[in-house]
Formats: sequence, C-alpha cells, structure tokens
Amino acid sequence: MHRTPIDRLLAALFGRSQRSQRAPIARAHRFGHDHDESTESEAADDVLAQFREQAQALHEEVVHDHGVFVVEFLGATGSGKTTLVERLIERAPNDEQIGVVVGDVAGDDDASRFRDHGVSVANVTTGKECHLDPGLLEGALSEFDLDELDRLYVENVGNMVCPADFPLGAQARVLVVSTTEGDDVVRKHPLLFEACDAAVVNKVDIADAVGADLDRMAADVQDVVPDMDVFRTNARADEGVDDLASFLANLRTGDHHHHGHGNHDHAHDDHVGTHDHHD
Ligand SMILES: Nc1nc2c(ncn2[C@@H]2O[C@H](COP(=O)(O)OP(=O)(O)OP(=O)(O)O)[C@@H](O)[C@H]2O)c(=O)[nH]1
Ligand SMILES: [Mg+2]
Repeated sequence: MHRTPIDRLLAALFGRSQRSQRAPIARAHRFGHDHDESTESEAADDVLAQFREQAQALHEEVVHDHGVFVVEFLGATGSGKTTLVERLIERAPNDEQIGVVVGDVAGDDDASRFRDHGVSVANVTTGKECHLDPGLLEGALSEFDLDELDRLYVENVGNMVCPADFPLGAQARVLVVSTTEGDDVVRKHPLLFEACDAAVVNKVDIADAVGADLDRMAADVQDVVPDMDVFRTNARADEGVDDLASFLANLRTGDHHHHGHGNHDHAHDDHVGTHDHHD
C-alpha cells in the first residue's frame, strides 16, 4: 500500500491512537479530525486544516448551494464498492440525475462500468495517491453541471487506511468491506470505521466458503462505533441492498447531518427525499 508524504507526516506527528470517540452527530458531520493536542507541529496542522477547509467549502457549494446529495463509498480493493453503487444506481427513479466520481490508481474500468448505466461519470486516476482529496474531487466536479445533478456518488480509491484522514465533504461515508477480507477486517481497521457513517459487509454469499462469521463482523463494527448501521449484502446478486438504499433515502429526507455548521437551508432537499425502489 502506498502512502503519501502527507499521510506519513500526519501519522508520524499525530499517531493513530488519539482519535476520541465522536458523538454520532459530530462523527457524521466532521470534515476532519480535531487536533487540539497537536501542538507538535503547526505545519501539519496547517495541512490538515487546509483539507478540512477545502472539504467544508466543497460541502457548502455542492450540498448546500446546489442541493446535491453526496455519498462517498470507501473500502478495500475489490470489496464491491463499484458493484454496490451500480445496484444503487439501478434503483434510482428515472428523473433523478446521478453523477459518479470514481477514484482509481489507474485505468477507467470502473468509470466505464458506471457509464454503461447511463450516468455522468468523472474518472480520477490518482497515480501514486492512495486516496482522493477535496482538491481532486473539486477538479472532477468541473465535469458536471451541478445545477442539474441530484445525487453524487463518490467511489474512493480502494484502501483501508489512507482515506480516513481525508474527508471529502459528503453527507455520508459508507465503508464497504467484504467477507473475503477475513472476518477480522473490522478489528484491524477501527479508525476507518470511526471515520464513516455506515458499514456494509458485502459478499455474504461466499461467507461460508471463506469461513467468515458475519455476526462477528457486525459485532466488531458495533464495538468500534456502537450506533453504526451495518448492512449485509450480496451486491453481485442484488441482495440486501434495499436496506442501504433506504438508509440513504432517510438520511437525505431527515437531513440528519446538518448540525453545527450554521447557515443551512435545506428545504430544497426535501422534494427528492423519497426514492422508491423498483422491487
Ligand atoms: N460473490 C460475490 N462477488 C462480488 C460481490 N460484490 C462484488 N463482487 C465481485 O467482486 C469483484 C470486485 O468488485 P468491485 O465492485 O469491482 O469492487 P471494488 O470495491 O469497486 O474494487 P476497486 O474499485 O478495485 O477497489 C468483482 O468481480 C465483483 O463481481 C458479492 O456480493 N458477492
Ligand atoms: Mg471499484
């Protein structure tokens, strides 16, 4: 796994053990991590603050000004992020305008999968970077007409470590793990779970074949973040995806994630709050 110089700098300066357990609302709407303890380096503080500010500015512009519902998907390589988002796109009402930003280290395989679904796609190849950042996302957004867009899915680069520290300003971050990663995957990556709002355990169809204990995985998630929703899916066969779709629809309708940033008027979000499923 490649880590950027910034990642290494931040990890060296802050370690990874100082995250406090955030309250649900605070966690859901963070644009970065608090670093009150980080007197170690103002330079690193500046770097983090810059990313936080960029993420918040993006959120203000895309979510508030343009009324786009933004959901980020992250998780290990091959966990099923693209497949899951494809299933969600298939559930969208015809009149919903969907955009997808796909972060991959190289290639446009995922982008062309999404294009096949008739949605607008911006492909971001990150090269050596193991995560998207708000600047990359902002660049990708120039490919969309934000006034036309109702919903934006962002698929981050497949990685269980790097994206945690780089919020993108989405209303929800959905972490996708799969049974093939081993049923201890949650215990090994608690910080990423802390940084997310919902978890998906995908590939439940092959749990037995790979010896994964689904209950253990769900319990592990709730050990790390007690209030976190855990969805069990077989994205390939489109099983269990309805619950995730409902969760996202409720999130949008309920407007749960708009606390503490002031200056919000989300009345315009409400008209697209209900998304009927096809099935
Ligand atoms: N058996 C099974 N296979 C799945 C499931 N979901 C996805 N797959 C398969 O797993 C492989 C990876 O799925 P992707 O959706 O490309 O995974 P990804 O997380 O987008 O991968 P990256 O973008 O490379 O990080 C594909 O061959 C999918 O068909 C599932 O629920 N069950
Ligand atoms: Mg993918």
